[in-house]
Amino acid sequence: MSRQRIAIIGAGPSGIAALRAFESAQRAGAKIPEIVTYEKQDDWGGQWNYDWRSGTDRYGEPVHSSMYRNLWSNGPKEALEFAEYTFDQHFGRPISSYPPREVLWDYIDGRVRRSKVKNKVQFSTAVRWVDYDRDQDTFTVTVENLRSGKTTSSEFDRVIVASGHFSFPNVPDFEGIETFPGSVRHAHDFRGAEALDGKRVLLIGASYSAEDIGVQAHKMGAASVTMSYRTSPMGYDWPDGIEELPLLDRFEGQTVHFSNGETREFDAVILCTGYLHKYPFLPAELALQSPNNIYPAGLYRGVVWQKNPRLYYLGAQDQWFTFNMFDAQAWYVRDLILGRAALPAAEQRAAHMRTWRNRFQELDGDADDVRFQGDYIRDLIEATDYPMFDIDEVVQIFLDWKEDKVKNILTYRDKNHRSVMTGTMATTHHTPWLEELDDSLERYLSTPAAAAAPTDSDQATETVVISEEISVNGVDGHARVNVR
Ligand code: FAD
Ligand code: NA7
Repeated sequence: MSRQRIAIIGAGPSGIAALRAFESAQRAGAKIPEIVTYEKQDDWGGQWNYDWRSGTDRYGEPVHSSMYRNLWSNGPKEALEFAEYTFDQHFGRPISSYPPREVLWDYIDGRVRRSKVKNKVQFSTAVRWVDYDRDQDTFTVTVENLRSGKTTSSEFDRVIVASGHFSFPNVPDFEGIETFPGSVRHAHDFRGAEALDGKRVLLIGASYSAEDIGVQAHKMGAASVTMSYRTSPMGYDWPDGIEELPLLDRFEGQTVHFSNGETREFDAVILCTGYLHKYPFLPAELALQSPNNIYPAGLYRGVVWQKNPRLYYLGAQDQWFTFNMFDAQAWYVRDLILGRAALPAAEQRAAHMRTWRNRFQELDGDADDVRFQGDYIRDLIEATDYPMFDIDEVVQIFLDWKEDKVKNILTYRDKNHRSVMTGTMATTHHTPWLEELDDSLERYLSTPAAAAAPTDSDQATETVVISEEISVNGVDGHARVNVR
């Protein structure tokens, strides 16, 4: 039998997890299929690969990343840590629980930086179309090399879709919004809050984007921040200058009328109204259509396309857990492809999905959601050789995080959590999040002289030396950042 050919679409954290899963089997002596990964950006990392542009990229493609300057992790890093590549391995010392984007990109990259998996990625290559041939039971993947403009098609036995689902903005209409004279944009295009200094800002939406862009705007000196919710308010104890109001009724120029009868004037509007599952390279019968939720319909064990089990999705869920969930999914998909895990018949898969979907539909609140996603991950890991970790403890970390946010939405990022992988307690960052204006890796890993004195929560850690220079050394194929 000829060697199987696998296409992976996207080299964000999910696509990289798939590459890493196959690499780990290969290192253990397994024969792996031929793998080609297509990534439309010039580098990997997906959302974590920041682009200052908004709208279109240098090739005229829609910009993928929705991340902004000054984006710091919005959940504790201890909840996303890879079970087979820890923060301690990467950084060689404890760091804080909520690192900025560049630090997390470095961690994602570090796991595979020294391996050869990057050779399996064709960068600056956009997947344009995927066709399934029922007679041959193969897929034809057509791609465009964005540098040369050349279009080519290749045959594959299986396709893994890892293209993310927080890139195509959901842009609803609001009565009279066209009369608003200030700037109106979606969170996808937001790149930094500095320009909101002194401005009265309206954010529409009541989830992570509204929350984080709201506090960013506050941090950067917005005159006021108003968040408008459709279903329910986030309900945090907002500081003076931030408020939540029910959904707006209409715009009249700069004035906005809310459904509770109140009105406000604004200078800038940001739609924090979420994203669409959109796969423009897939025909309808292969494309996932779902709201943003933690158990999308149509995916057996959250990854196998029920209507064509040679097509897989990674990272298609709404995400509490992230990197380690993508790993669990990737390891399971790898094992299906390698024939190590058996794929049940269609009816059994349907029954399995029904059971999980029924439970999903009964979930009541965030704590339930996190436990559900934890159980989902456990179920996948139990079917693979991915290192099991204390998922219940990670659930507890999420619950503590939620509590920290309820106590103070402006300081939760200054709290520390303990790694379930290594037992290492995070250190307090040298500068409180509210005062930190530099999100670079270099600044993050440095210890400015003024901040060198240890704080109470540093008890379990040692004080770190002042750093000007960062060097990267490989250790057993793992990168390590040394600070001198
Ligand atoms: P992505 O990261 O979106 O990567 C998908 C990749 O597919 C991209 O590289 C893209 O270029 C490529 N691609 C897409 N279409 C094509 C195509 N047609 N052809 C070729 N390549 C293609 N998670 C956390 O854990 N902590 C956080 O603090 C956090 N903050 C976030 C903030 C924002 C604003 C957003 C949007 C998300 C955040 N997330 C966070 C969640 C984030 O989605 C995941 O951490 C992670 O990036 C998902 O990985 P992925 O590989 O599934 O998708
Ligand atoms: P989410 O979490 O999908 O939330 C979308 C929000 O937008 C949610 O509060 C929705 O309200 C609201 N929404 C959607 N459509 C409308 C309309 N028409 N009117 C008013 N409000 C609307 O997206 P986010 O961008 O916040 O987060 C996505 C990821 O980015 C996440 O992983 C973060 O880490 C960063 P609802 O509650 O459904 O009524």
